[in-house]
Amino acid sequence: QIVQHKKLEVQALQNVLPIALLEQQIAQKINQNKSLIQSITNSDNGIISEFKRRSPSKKEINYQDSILKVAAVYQQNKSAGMSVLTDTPFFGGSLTDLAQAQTVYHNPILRKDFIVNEYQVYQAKAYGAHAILLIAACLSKSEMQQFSALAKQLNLEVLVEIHDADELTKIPFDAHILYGINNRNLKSFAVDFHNSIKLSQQLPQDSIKIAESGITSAQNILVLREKGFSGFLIGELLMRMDFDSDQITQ
Ligand code: IGP
Repeated sequence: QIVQHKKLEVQALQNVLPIALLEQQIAQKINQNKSLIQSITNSDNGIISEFKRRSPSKKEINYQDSILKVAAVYQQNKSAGMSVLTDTPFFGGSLTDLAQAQTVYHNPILRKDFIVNEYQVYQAKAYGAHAILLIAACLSKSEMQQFSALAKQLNLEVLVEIHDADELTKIPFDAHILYGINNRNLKSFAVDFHNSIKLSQQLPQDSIKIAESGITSAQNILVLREKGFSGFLIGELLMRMDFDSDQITQ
């Protein structure tokens, strides 16, 4: 349903703001490439902190704290990267959130959306993202290759997301790619760490592996790190913090 919706949305947008105009926007931007891979490799926490107002599985999570407030706290606490949901109907995010996050958050930023068209890759760059997400469950092998090659050309890194062994056959391998394993099944919403740990062992040893979803404790991170993950994508747990508390900035 999300993918269907996204295809229509992109079609409509393309008429209003064609790729040629996005390319102009990109050309006018001062070069601001940042590497999520490097940031995660150099970071002592490996956390990619996410801004997510709502989700199909959890409904409302946090509509109260603004992107500026949350991004400032993520910046103070020096997460390795930030993920910003830009889907509106299902996650309550926007490209404006993506642009605003950069005004206070200075490590690399991931555009988190359901990318189904090249157009959205240009869009990500035009709005200042440093990396994009490509979800294997939504794309064919050739689309994965095509979008990842375009990202490379635009100096964007790619977080490829997989959830089961079948999807392994679809994913491209390249130096600008990080490999995310979603602990949450996007169809049933069930969270299973064992599944993702098993799956991670089928990825090349030297690939950058990111554990996504359902992380609720430091203990989770220790276990996942032990199993070869270097990055941890955390949304709900962080979004439910009390952003007005003094302790949050310490
Ligand atoms: C974060 P959580 O359980 O910490 O809120 O999960 C992130 O992994 C999740 O938002 C996510 C996601 C996605 C959202 C992972 N893959 C694809 C939208 C689309």
